[in-house]
Amino acid sequence: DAPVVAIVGATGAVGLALIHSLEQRNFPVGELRLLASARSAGRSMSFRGNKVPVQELTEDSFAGVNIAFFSAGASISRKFAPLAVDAGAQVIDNSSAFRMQDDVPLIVPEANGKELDAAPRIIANPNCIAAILTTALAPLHERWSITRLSMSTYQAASGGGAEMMEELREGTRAHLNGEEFEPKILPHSYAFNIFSHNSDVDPETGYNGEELKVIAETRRILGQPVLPISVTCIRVPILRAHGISLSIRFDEHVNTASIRNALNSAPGIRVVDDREANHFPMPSEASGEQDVLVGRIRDDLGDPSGRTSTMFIVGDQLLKGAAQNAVQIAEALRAKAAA
Ligand code: A2P
Ligand code: 11C
Repeated sequence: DAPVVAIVGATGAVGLALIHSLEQRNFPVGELRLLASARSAGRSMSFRGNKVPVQELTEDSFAGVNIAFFSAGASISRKFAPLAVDAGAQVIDNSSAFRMQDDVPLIVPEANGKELDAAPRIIANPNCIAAILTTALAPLHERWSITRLSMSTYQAASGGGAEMMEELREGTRAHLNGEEFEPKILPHSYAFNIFSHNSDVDPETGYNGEELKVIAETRRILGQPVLPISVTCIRVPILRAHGISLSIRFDEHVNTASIRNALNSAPGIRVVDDREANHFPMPSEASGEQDVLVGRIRDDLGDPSGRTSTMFIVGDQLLKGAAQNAVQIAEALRAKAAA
């Protein structure tokens, strides 16, 4: 039977992408319950050609719900996810609230979907960089042993939600019109600029919160708790696709052709690696696309031992980086329940 599905944070950037992903992937939905703050109650949103009213999230919102997607921030998840579970729902949580909790699996279906066997009540959906990265790493991790990752990210506005996307649009418009623009949610002006990720910076180590999440979550998804990972996260003026410039060190020599072959036959990945045409992954082509784009695949000349490969990865932050991965988790749960 088609499940009753709730989306907490339905009016946000990821909420909207969840509605889209349920439609795009033809996920069976008996009833859709859209939940947001009191500010949005009374609005309606369209799903499969019908208008669905947005309701205020309350403690009683989950009666009869089978699957609840959460995307309204960690504090809402901490408060309401246990209530959804008590009401009988399985929760797929897009926030960071439960990601490092031992009894909550952190899942990217292509990389560690088999951890869903235990039919958990809460499943965590990873940070967008961790999700996009581990999708690309999955076929390599399966065949070879990875001993080190080193990367810089190019992160879009959508990672900061609908408000940050609007700030990019407004700031760019003002800049082009020669007008003053006071940033509202970012510490720096965003138009025609790049800057270090806006999460809090640890004064001791200099790492920001986003970088620490990428390290911890990537290790957890790959099942390599002490994998050395070096990462610098940068915000770029792009609306909704994150890029990652990545070097992967293996414990043996791995050639570029076999890496490309492994990527070519893996689910969720599209290799875009046309050297002749200088055509490689771009946010403009990854936006709205379900697959993660991978290209610029080559030997890393920085490692004379020949054990390091380098590549550029771009994925839609709202889809594979968030909503689509969550819907894929729901698909995997249904498949396991039916098996
Ligand atoms: P609302 O639009 O009513 O504020 P984004 O990440 O794009 O900023 O979206 C955040 C989502 O979380 C929105 O859907 C927002 O709803 C929702 N949200 C924020 N605060 C609350 C709250 N206190 N209760 C329920 N939903 C909330
Ligand atoms: C960004 N990745 O681009 C962040 C946003 O861990 O869910 C998502 C933070 C998270 O700003």
